Amino acid sequence: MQSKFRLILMTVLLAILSVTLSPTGAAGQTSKPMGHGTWVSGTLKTDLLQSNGWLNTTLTFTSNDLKKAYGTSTVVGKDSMFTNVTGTKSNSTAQSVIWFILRQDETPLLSGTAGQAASGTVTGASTSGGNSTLPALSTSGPGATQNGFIYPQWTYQKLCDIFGNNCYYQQSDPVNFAFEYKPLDTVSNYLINNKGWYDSWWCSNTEYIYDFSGYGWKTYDKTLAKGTCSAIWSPYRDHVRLFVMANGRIAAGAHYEQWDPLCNYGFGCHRIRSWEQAEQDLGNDLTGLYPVAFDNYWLNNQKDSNGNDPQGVAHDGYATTVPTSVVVNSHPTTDTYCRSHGLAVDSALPVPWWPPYQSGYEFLVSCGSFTYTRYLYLDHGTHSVEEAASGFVPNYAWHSTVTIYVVATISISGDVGRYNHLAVSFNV
Ligand SMILES: [Ca+2]
Repeated sequence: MQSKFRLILMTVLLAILSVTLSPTGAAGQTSKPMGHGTWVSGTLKTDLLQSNGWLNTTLTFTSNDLKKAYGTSTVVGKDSMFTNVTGTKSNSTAQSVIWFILRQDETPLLSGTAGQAASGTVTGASTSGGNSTLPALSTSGPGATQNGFIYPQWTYQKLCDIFGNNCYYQQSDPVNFAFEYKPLDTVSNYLINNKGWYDSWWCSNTEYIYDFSGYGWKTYDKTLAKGTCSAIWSPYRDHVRLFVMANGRIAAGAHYEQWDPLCNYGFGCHRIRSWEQAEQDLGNDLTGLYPVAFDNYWLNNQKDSNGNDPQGVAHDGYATTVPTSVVVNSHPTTDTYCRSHGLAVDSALPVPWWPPYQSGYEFLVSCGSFTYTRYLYLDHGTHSVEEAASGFVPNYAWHSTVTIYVVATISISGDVGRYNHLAVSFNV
């Protein structure tokens, strides 16, 4: 009887002890998600050590708010970067900061209206009409989303408690570039071999995303830069971190930055000068590989430059993307009239497709040759497109080439009229 009582007492004591050691419950995967992060204010201590060309940074964040919310008062993050500055020195500074932070078992909850993408551009048409901004999102659903977004909104930096048990993610950069299922190696090899980019793992802080399509919190798969890391005679560069999601989409944070050798009391740092410039530069360098949709996908992650953002640099809230693209090149052969041009995605193109009979199919009314690009965000699976002009084969015909940019490029050509459509199916 006595030993049984002792056993119960031991169990109770152990339970109390475990609660005391881990006041927010068990760490890691066993604890239930608390929520979606919170704002905390605290003191950020920055320890810098320059040695053998490496700049080692230790961030120590101490916060009563963090303790109140999660039971942890101090978290630490470490990073290193090869700046090639000679000499050994160290320094320590402290400042007050307000951070948006999530614990490792929490997920970002997005705000605002979800998942809209601009679609379609026309070039070279002698007459335009129709609706070139038809839906870009798949009617069958674009796969995994969070509040309707197919990409994460932000990148994060990671800090953990002194035991390394509870880790936290602090919101950092907007996700402003993304790829629809493109192989990362194809993208990075193209940029490295043809466009002057390099693998910048040695000159890049570690960042993370929350991948709601399967991986959860994960770090980047590749970081690329164009321009020197820390040369004072050439201090500007583009820098991008690329994160492959479990469903094959790639989210990326790109920025244009300047190496400032004087900041951090002469230890140096990268100052972000523009988000949009990096989108533009990276997009321009990729146009030889895939069609690029500039500022095409709304991610509601805008920043303003009026000082209430620590980085102080504006972002418009739209990501530049490399989507699934359908490019239609068409010109009249025997036709002499202006015609309606229709495109159907994942359905047959009805006849007649033009207004007032139908809506959602006519993308252009043109009397002469044109190039039309439709940007699509499609779920994995088989899809189809069907294209035609409203003339007649053979006496009022147009000739079209429809090219689909998925991973490989698919292209078909033929004469088109209202009863003679070009149809192609493809997998993404
Ligand atoms: Ca943008």
